[in-house]
Amino acid sequence: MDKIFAALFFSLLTACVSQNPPNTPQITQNPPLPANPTNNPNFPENTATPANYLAWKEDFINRAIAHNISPKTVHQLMDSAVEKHSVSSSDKNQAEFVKSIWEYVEGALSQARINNGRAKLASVKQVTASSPVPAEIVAAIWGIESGYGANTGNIKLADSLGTLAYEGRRRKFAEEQLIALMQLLDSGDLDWQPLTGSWAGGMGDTQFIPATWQQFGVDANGDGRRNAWTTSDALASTANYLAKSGWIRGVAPIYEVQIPQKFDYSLIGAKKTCEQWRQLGLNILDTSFNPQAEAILWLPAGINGPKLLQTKNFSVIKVYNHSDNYALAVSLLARAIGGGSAKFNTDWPRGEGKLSRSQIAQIQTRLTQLGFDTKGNDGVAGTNTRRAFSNWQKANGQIPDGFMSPRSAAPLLR
Ligand SMILES: [Ca+2]
Repeated sequence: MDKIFAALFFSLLTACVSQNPPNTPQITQNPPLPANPTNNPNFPENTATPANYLAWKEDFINRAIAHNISPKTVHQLMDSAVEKHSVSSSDKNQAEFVKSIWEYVEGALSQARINNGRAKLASVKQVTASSPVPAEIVAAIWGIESGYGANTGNIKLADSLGTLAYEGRRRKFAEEQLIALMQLLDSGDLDWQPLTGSWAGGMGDTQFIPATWQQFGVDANGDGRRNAWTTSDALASTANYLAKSGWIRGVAPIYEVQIPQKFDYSLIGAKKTCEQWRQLGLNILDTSFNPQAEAILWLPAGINGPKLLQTKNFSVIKVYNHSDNYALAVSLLARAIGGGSAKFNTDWPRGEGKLSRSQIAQIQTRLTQLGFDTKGNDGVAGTNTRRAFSNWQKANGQIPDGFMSPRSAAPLLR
């Protein structure tokens, strides 16, 4: 999983089975940046720029041994490690056009994936029975991360993480993953086979990166080892990770709503309890909603698309992958696996068109010039950009839904 990492890669959007950032390599993970702390905060970072890959590797091997990893493990893992150019290029790959949220979500919810998840749900329930996290959510993550174990990634983790470390931009992150991986090998939790995964270091059925596995992995099959390639261990660990991240029992990650004719659109993005939203006129289409649950009104594709309430559990899903698109895909797939609809009541505004990264960067620059600070112009429409755009919409007579499209942002692209 990417578990994590969030930001760097923007896009995420990817898809599934590969959801990788932009356009995904063969793996299944998206690499944003690690959201959770690693277990090796004290691993000494070498900030010097290595002369080449072999220079980095030799230096890293020495630092790992000095960090009390057994020399045998360090050498067994790293001696044969090679630089993988495909890893670097995947890391840098940035799609020209950012996928729309519906392209991402629908790409993640193929009928085959829904059917497969339904068929596997009973087995997931056996593993997650005592967890506050619904089996449907765990099954959905399993489906998206690895196609239910069919595609756990085929890059040697020493190669992928070593390349990321050498390349430098994510050196600290990648080196900490390698250290965690070696500690898990030293402890006997992990086997030496397969030790392959995604280019971002995702391992096994639910694609945990090593440091997250070290922190949240559990032994579910009782063999005394926490093995990310053991399906029951992986599923139980996913449930554990979400539970430890604050999952609220009995609350769905999203509820679809209808907005009344007369509505104060400045409430988009506000957080209230479901009951308060109901009193403000929202019709919550899922009748089983928890009235006390707090939720944010979210219009992921603007006023002409589905209107949703995002609960705390939506943000919990994002510990896995810091992407609204990802969390929405998991939420909807889980609902479908549980027997519900894979589609929202209100369809997506498919005619809106798409913005390229360079157009988004242009919009960001313009907004900031106009006094609506986007905190940078990286071509990624994140929270700050959506907020700035929303404020610009408000000041310019548009409904402030924060949804940037060629239509809504046209005045900023001239
Ligand atoms: Ca086990």
